[in-house]
Amino acid sequence: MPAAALFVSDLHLAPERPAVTEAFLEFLRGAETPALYILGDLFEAWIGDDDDSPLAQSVTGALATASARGIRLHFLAGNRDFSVGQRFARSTGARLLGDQESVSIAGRRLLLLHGDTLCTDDAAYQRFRRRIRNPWVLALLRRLPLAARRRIAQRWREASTRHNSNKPEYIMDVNEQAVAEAFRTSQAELMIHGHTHRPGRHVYRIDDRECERIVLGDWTTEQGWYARLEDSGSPELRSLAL
Ligand SMILES: [Mn+2]
Repeated sequence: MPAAALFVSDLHLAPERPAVTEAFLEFLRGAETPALYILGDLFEAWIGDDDDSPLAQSVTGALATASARGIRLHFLAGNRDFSVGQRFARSTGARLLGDQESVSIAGRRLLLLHGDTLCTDDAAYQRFRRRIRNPWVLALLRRLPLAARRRIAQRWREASTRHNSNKPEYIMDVNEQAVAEAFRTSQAELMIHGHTHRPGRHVYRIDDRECERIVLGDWTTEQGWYARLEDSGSPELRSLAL
């Protein structure tokens, strides 16, 4: 059964985990939907749209094929692949979304985000985020030679493995006030995000409105996660075995 839209995040694709990339390509080939939303951290690290590594090429190629099949792709950057830019968008056919995107699908009002902006208790991370996503810093990073950016990304991945930073206990959970505020400002009834690696569904009552927050899970070599929004407007969170 085709879904009105599919949502994924936190695949953390990296050359060290080819099985996860293969599972994602398989997921793309089998996807029956007019719209796929990638909500950040598709890549463990994205060094720039000029990356010609085998991983970058196979994933952009598969996304372009999905676009050509009629799936509208939407990409919202995470904290690891925030340097995805217009060249990536052009070559894959994906539309780049802002940090917080309000959309209406199947009669539901949705708020889509990566999730890191809701983790307001992590002051150190929020400071880092402001610094690294400053347009000047980004422009400077983009000007570094490809080889230099590769070395930076390699160090980043090594540090991430050392600290096990993909494990949920190392990522702070969302701040509930920030969640309520996001529901109020956007007037959304359904929020979908990832980042925390704590897949689940949470129901809230906000100013007499019933709201739901769906958290996507991260993809490991054992399982992947995605959400479906049916044509009826009802959402589902599903896992798939790798
Ligand atoms: Mn993240």
